[in-house]
Amino acid sequence: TKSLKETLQEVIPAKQEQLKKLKTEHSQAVVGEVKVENILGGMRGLKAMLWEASVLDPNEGIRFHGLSIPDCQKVLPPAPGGKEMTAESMFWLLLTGQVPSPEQSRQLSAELAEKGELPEFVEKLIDSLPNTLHPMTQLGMGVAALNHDSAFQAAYERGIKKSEYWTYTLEDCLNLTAKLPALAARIYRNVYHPERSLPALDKNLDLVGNYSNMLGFGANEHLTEYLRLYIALHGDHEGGNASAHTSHLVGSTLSDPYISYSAALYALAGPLHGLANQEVLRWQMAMQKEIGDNITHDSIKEYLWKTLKSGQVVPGYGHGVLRNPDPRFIALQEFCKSRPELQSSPIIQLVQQTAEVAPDVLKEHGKTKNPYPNVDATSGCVLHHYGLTEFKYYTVIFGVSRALGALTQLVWARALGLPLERPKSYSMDALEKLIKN
Ligand code: NMX
Ligand code: MLT
Repeated sequence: TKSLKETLQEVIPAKQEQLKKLKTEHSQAVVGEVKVENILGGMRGLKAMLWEASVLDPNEGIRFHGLSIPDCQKVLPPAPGGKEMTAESMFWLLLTGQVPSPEQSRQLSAELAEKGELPEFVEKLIDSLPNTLHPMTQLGMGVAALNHDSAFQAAYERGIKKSEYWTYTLEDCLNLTAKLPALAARIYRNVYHPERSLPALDKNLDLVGNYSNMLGFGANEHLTEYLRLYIALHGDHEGGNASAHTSHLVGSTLSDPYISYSAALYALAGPLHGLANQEVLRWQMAMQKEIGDNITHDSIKEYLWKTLKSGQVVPGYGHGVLRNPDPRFIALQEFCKSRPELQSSPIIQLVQQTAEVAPDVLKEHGKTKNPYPNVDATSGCVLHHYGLTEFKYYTVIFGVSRALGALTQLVWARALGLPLERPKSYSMDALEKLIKN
């Protein structure tokens, strides 16, 4: 059985060749135009980044190396005894473009569990933080501090050839992925359950099995399975989203994967991006409180209008690229539908009812280009139902997941020798001159 590194080593030459051909034969081909609206509108719609692992179609949603979410659910190996694809199998697919065998996926689980412990100084750093510091801030700090042991940074200092960059980057990316559960679980324990002791990593468990166990939910197989699905689904969303793009930008300066991904986490921590995760549940609970027992489509509609009229966005709705309901939202809803205990959960029912009403309200409101739910509209409510009720923690789980895609691309960026990212900017005066010319 080939290891992840061996598999990657085999696929790299063909990709390098593909890039070379694109550069030599198509460098001057035009694939789009730059309008002033792109410059003023957060670069929305601008085709300007290379990203290997996934491509987002505005109508169909995400495909990972061409595989849709239902395809992935069919072919990616689950954990022993489970049904949902593992984080490892998604990571393997994202990185190599190939579906791992169950044995390869298990081998990767064993490798990650082996590397999963935190250095003592990082444990001490996290333990020294006040429990009032947002869990995302803590996660970013812990990830950045792990760069103390960066293989890439040490090798770069020693002086290595460009063709060797990717192997050290891969080493860092595997180490970081492996350590994220222990780091994220430690933050959860410290902030919410300081009386608990943290279980040691179980070398027989997959990454998310260990994460769930360290969070204190190891006995809850339903939640562990949900976390596997959640983490695999949130792994990658092409390159332009704010967190992935940040990691790519910082990584392009040859900052090591730890500090590159730490920067990405702080992009994820914004309410228009990953923090919508926590905002949705906070907002749905406030709605539940205000409406009381008599929840109807009309009462939800009224609450939606109240949110919009107060100038706030409806969290969990809209998207920078998608123009249809997010297939990740659909996959999580399907998970809910397959479990009777979730179907009878009031908060899950409320999320479902809101999704029935909100698109029409947002269309009538007339601002958002996409009135449909995104993944954040539903992701938190299952966590809440199963007892992981601390909203402020939710984006940390997203942060554990997004590493899969962002780190994958860092390996590819180094394997392909991608350059420093440095777009051209203009002042408004300079732009006006450009328009006149
Ligand atoms: N509720 C109210 N107004 C909205 C919403 C919404 N859910 N979505 C977009 N709009 C407004 C938006 O604020 C903008 O208004 P203005 O012209 O006054 O600035 C207008 O509609 C046009 O925005 P769009 O071009 O449709 O959206 P854009 O690409 O700029 O932003 C989001 C995308 C995701 C930031 C935006 O839809 C939003 O704020 N959604 C709510 C927060 C959210 O769910 N974020 C999570 C995204 C997914 N993720 O995991 O990262
Ligand atoms: C994501 O998963 O990153 C979000 O859906 C936001 C995006 O794609 O822009």
